[in-house]
Amino acid sequence: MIGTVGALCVTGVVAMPGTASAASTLAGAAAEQGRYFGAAVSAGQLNEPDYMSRLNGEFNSLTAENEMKWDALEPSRNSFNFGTADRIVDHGRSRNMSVRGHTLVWHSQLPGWVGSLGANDLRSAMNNHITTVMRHYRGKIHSWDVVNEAFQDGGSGARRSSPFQDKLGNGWIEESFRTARAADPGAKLCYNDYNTDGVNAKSDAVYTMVRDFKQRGVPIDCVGFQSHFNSNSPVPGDYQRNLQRFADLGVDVQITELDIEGSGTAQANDYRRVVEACLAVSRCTGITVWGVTDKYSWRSGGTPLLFDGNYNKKPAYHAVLAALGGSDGGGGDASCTVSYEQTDRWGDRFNGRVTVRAGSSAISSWRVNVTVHSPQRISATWNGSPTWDSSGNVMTMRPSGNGSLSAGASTSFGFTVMANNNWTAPSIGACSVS
Ligand code: G2I
Repeated sequence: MIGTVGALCVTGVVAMPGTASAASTLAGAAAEQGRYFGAAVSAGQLNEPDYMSRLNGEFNSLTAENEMKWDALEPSRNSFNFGTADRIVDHGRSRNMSVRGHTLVWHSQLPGWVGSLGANDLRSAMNNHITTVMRHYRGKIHSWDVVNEAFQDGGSGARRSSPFQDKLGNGWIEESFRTARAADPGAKLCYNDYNTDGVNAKSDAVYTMVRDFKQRGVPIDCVGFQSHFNSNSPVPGDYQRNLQRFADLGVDVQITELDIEGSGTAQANDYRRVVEACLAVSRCTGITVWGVTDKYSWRSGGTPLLFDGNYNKKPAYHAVLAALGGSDGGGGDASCTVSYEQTDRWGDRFNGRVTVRAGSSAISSWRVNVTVHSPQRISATWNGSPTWDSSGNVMTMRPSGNGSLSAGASTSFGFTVMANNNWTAPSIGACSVS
């Protein structure tokens, strides 16, 4: 209970007038359901203000998208680089976020030296990697993906070929989990995979392995269901049933890499189904989406996440928040979105226009950050009232005069950027209702 209250505080949940105590963020709403709500994070984005405000404002768990993989942490044998991953872990912990560790033993993003070892060396390198990484982060990781994607796609139910499988035989997965338990007894140990989200031959094979581990006392605490969905791989009809059958083996289940390609209402409905399935399974302890914004998604063309490239909340966001029992202002949400276009360009400068549009409720005012890239300078603005940060690069634009917009209505402001030979488009932050 204390943990829940702490999570609510750091995620900035406020009681909204007229909406009783419904939480207004993903993390806050999930916490009220006894779940976490996380995002995959890349170190490269930790300096981007709008990224950080969405990450810190909406999520209470994080996973490093690439920075804790074997190639990042141990690029050559027994030489470990923890600096970048530490920045992610430290950020999460400074915000009271829980951290998922991803991932210890995986055939991909595996440095070449591992694959060229003979069996005995490979076994000791595998155990050394698990032990060294887990000890480094001991006490700081909520759940580790100890083994990732060890099974083949398709109907065979077989293990995937990898240096571990090919040289060590079936026992390598069990050995990894035993080594992991010894290295950080406080971390939950997960097996994580994709295309195991519904009942099928691949998930059957994982199920059989987990059942065997539980029967024989091999340490395993959780199974991660990546849940990368698109039209070729839609949310399965038996998603909830599949989560439940694993939970019934006595492990937690986690949705670890959720993203769903699509847009609008269809995408929102799919996201809602995933959240509802997790909430219906008491051992489904949390959901992680595989990124914060469509802009940085590994499938950016598929716009699969909850915030668009300008950090606006998408319909999928509202569906998830509502499914978690939260609300950010009622059915019609007081929100606004932005879009940007370059309208003119000359030899030394260009003009940009930002259009601000109210969501499905009227708004009384708005605020948008425009960041230019040094040595660019904004030399003129119109139809707005700007203020500047100390660097001079970040302009906060508010309405000049009455800022109210009726539901769905829009207004635009403009500005001139002196390029100083840098023609990069400005970064447009999320629209805030204020
Ligand atoms: O493929 C989606 C995910 C499937 N499950 C395991 C996850 O770990 C995996 O994540 C993705 C990352 O989202 C990508 O960002 O894993 C990919 C690699 O398997 C990551 O892509 C790699 C690129 O392939 C590299 O070229 C790049 O250097 O990201 C690297 C770092 O940006």
